[in-house]
Amino acid sequence: MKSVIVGTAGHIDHGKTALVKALTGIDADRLEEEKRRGITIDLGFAHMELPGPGGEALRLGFVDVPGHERFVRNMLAGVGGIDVVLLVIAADESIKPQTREHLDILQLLGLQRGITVLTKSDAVDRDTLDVVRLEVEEFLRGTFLGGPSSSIVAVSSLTGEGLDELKQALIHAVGVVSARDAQALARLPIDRVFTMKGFGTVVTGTLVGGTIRKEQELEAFPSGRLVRVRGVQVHGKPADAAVAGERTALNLAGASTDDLSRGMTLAPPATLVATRRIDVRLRLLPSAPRPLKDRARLHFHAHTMETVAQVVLYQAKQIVPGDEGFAQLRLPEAALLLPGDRFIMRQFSPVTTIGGGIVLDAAPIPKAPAGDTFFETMAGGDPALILRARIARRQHEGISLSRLIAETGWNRNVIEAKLSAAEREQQVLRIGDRFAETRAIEELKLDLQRTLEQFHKKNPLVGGIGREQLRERLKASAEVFAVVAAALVREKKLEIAGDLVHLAGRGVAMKDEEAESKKIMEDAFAAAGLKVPALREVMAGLKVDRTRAQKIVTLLLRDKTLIKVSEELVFHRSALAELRRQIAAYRAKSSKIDVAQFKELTGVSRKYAIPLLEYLDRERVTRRIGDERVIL
Ligand SMILES: Nc1nc2c(ncn2[C@@H]2O[C@H](COP(=O)(O)OP(=O)(O)O)[C@@H](O)[C@H]2O)c(=O)[nH]1
Ligand SMILES: [Mg+2]
Repeated sequence: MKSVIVGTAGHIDHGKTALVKALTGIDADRLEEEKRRGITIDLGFAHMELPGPGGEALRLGFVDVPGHERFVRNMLAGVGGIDVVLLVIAADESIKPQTREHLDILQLLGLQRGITVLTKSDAVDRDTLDVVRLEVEEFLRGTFLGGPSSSIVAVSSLTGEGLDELKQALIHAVGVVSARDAQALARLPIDRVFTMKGFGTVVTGTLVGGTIRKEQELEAFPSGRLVRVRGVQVHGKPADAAVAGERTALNLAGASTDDLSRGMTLAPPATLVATRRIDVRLRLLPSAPRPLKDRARLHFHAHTMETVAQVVLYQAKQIVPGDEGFAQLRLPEAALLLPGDRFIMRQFSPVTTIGGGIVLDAAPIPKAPAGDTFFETMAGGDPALILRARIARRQHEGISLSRLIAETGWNRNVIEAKLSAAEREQQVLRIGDRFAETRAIEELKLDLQRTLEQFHKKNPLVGGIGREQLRERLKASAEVFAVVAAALVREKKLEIAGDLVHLAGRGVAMKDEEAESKKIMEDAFAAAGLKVPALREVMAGLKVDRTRAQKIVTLLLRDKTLIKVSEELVFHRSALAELRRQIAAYRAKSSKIDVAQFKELTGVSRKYAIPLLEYLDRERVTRRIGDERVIL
C-alpha cells in the first residue's frame, strides 16, 4: 500500500485543523490547551485511506501544523517529512503573513506537490471568492503551487462543499508522488516522546526512509543510546514493520522519556555518524531584511531538530537577499544529517524565516575545504559521480565501504552497484575494504619512485630505505603501501630486500673498492677493541680517495657501526658494548671507579681513558663526582 504524508500550511485561524477533521474525522488538536484556546500549538496527526486511480488503497497520514507566528518552530518540526501540502487560505481573509512564511518554507524545503485550498467558502459570496482566487493565483505564480497542473480548490469544512473535489485532487497529487525508498537506511526523526500506560516509552515520527521492524535495535542520535523496538504502530494500528513515508509510533525498550526528545533521530546502530559541521548550499529569501554575513549566527531547523548554527561562507563575504552560495554550518552539538537533507534558517530578532538550503556534505574533511567542483557534483545528484568525488577527495588512501555508507546514507548494495562500472573499467580500485581512485594510486606509485630516486641520489652507498620510513614519507597506510609496493615489484621497478626498499638495479651503487674499503675499516676498528688506531691512519691505508673514504666513515657512523666518542676518537660499537659489560661487572665489586682504576680495568692509556669516561658520563653509565665516578 502506498503511504504518503500530507501536511497542512497557512495562517492561523484559516481552517487547517477544521479541514483535516472534515477530511478524516479526526480532531488533530490533541492538547487540552489547544482545545480550550481553540488554536493549534503543536503538531497534530490524523490519517485516512483513499482509493487510488487504479482502485488500490492509498494511505494518507496528515500532519496538521500550527499557523501562529509564535509556533513556526513547531510547524518546522512537522513539515520536514511531508510529501504533499495543503496550503490553506481562508476565503474571507486571503493572504496573510504566515501564508507567505509557510509558502517560503515549503519552497526552501524543496517540496514539489500540493493543493491550495480556499477554505471557509461558505463565509463569502461568489464575487469575493473569485477575487481571492485571482489574488492567490498571482501569489502562487512561479512557485511549485503555481504551475498549470496544480489546483486551487474552494472548500467549506462547515457545509462539506468542495470536499469531494479536494479528495479527487488529493488522489491525483498523491498518485504522482514517488514513494520514499523503503530499502534505504532507516531514519526516524522523533517528533514526540511520551509514556503510555502498560507500554512504557513511545516515540513518534515520520519515517523518512527505510523500514523499521519489531525487535530491531536502533541507535538514538546524537546521544548514541541503543534502544530496542518492542512494538510498531502505523497510523494508530499495530504493525510488524513501518516503511518509509508512514507515520510511525515505536514502543521502545532501553530508554526512558528523559533519554529521548524531539529533534533526535533513530537509525540502525553503528552505521551513521552525527556531525557538528555540514557543508551546504544555502539560499537567502528575496524578502530577507539584510544580507547574510560570514560568521552570522542563526536558528537552524532540519527534520524535527532545531539548534543554532554559525554560517561560514565559502565564496563571498556575504550573500544578498535572493542569492545563494556554498557555506559551512557549525553546530553547537552534533546532529544526524545526510546529503540531500533540507533545512531552514531563521534570524534571531525578530525571529523570521530568512532562508534555507540543502546539505551537500555532512562529513567535511577538517582543514581541507572542498572546492566548488565537489559541491557542484554533490548538488548534481548523480550517485555514481557523487561516490567518485567522495573517493577522489581521499586521494590514495581511499575510503572504506562503511565510511561511504555513513557519508551518503545509502546502503551497501546501492554503493556497490553504482561503483561497479567504474570498478570494471578500473577507474576505481578496491583495496581490501576500501575504494580508491586508480589515478591517485598511480600518482602514489610515481611518488614512491621519485622519493626513492632522490634517496638513492643522496645516499649512493646505502642499500635502500627502510620500508616503514618510506611508508611514512608517502603518508600511506600499511594496506595501500603494501599494494603499491607489490605492484611496483611486479612491474620490476622496485626491489625489496629484507626491510630495505630500493629501485630496481639501484641501491647497490657501492663499487668493489668501496665495499672492500668499508670492510677493511670496519674490521680494523673491530679488531682494535678500545685501543683504536687514529682515523687518519686507517683512511690513508685504504685504496679509495679521501672523499670516498670520508663518505665511508660517515656511513659507518650513521648506521652506528662506528661511534664517535670525541673529535679524534672513534670506536667500533662492539668495543663500547664490551666496555659497558666490564663496567657493569666492576660494579659488583665497587660502586665507584677513578681514572687509575679505569686504566687498569681496560688497559687503555690516559689519552683514551678521559674521553671514554666522559662518554660514559654522557651515556649515564657513570656520573662524575670530584675525581671519581659513581657507576649508575
Ligand atoms: N464558516 C466556516 N468556518 C470555519 C471553516 N473552517 C474553519 N472554520 C472556523 O475557523 C476557526 C479556525 O479554524 P481552525 O481549523 O482552528 O483554523 P487553523 O488555525 O487554521 O487550524 C474555527 O472557529 C473554525 O470553526 C469553514 O469552512 N467555514
Ligand atoms: Mg489549527
